[in-house]
Amino acid sequence: MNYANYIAKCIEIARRGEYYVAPNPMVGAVLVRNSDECVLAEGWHEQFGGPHAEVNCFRNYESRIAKHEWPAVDLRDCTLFVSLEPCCHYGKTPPCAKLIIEKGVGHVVVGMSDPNPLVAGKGVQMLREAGIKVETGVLEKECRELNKRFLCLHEKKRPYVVLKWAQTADGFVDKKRATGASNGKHLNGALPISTEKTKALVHKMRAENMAIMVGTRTVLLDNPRLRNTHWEGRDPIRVTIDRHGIIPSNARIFESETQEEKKSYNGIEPVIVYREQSDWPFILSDLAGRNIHSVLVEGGPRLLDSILKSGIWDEMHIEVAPEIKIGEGVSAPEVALPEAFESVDGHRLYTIYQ
Ligand code: AOF
Ligand code: ZN
Repeated sequence: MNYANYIAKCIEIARRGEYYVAPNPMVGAVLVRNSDECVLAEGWHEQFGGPHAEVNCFRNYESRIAKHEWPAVDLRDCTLFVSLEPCCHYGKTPPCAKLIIEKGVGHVVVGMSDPNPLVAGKGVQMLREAGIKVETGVLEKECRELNKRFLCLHEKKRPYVVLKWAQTADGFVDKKRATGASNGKHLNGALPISTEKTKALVHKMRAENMAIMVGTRTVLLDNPRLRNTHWEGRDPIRVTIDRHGIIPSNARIFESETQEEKKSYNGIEPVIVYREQSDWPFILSDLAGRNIHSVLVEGGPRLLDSILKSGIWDEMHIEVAPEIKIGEGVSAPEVALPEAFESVDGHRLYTIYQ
């Protein structure tokens, strides 16, 4: 049996939960009969708070048996592939390791161990103690890449940090504008740089990351809503810094629309404002304490510069519009752009990893 093929399948189906499971990891499970490698069922973690991948896999298997699609199979002669170590704790759902033991599965192959201190090796141990043959570390690198945000939270005790901005061909993110408070009115005066398609890709990033952060000046000048309206999934949690208490209470980041709030992260405050002495390490550890596994920083350049200086970030996305030149304005952060880029609507999309 080619273990890597089945773990690759687990990773593929895990991604179906991408926009719905955070701050949980994406996980996929596949149940295979050893004798003929017949794939009996698949399952993935579909939604935060919902059943885990293994539970959905057994449910699918059982419903196929009920529909007489399969004869009942002796699960001792089957292998359960799962991209993440089965859990052994009572969280929002009961332990998967216990379920696997109860179902009588003979063999389990795991992609990577779960860094969550509630699990961390104890899930595999529980399976082995019950006499199940367990192998781990199959496509570990790919499994880690799949859940880099979840891993960052548990291993580094801070969210995964993604920086993003769009700039003109001559290196500006905006024209110069007055810094007077907008009093909650949408000034709408920002220099448009992104195209329809690249804007949708920005909203994809808002769906991939649990929180979005901008500086005070961006809130005052642009009065943005910071929602996800152009991609599937939920709205990010809005985060800003207001050291001098000058953001008006009617700023649009505070807008709460019941319908939309439902799309957000249940149980986590939808808007977080840091005051006074909150430096970047403090903000990151506070976000981690709220179980926020990733933050997308969308500007402005002052905030981005200070984060770049701190060195605590993970990836950077820069959009360059070759057709826009403005001669003077607000400078983009200075970074050396790599040679490779993706071209969308004639714009250049650069990605830099720390
Ligand atoms: C698995 N299979 O599909 C997932 C796992 O609150 P709960 O019960 O949903 O537990 C969440 C934790 O369970 C999460 O932090 C991670 O350690 C693990 N996720 N485990 O066996 C799954 N999603
Ligand atoms: Zn579980």
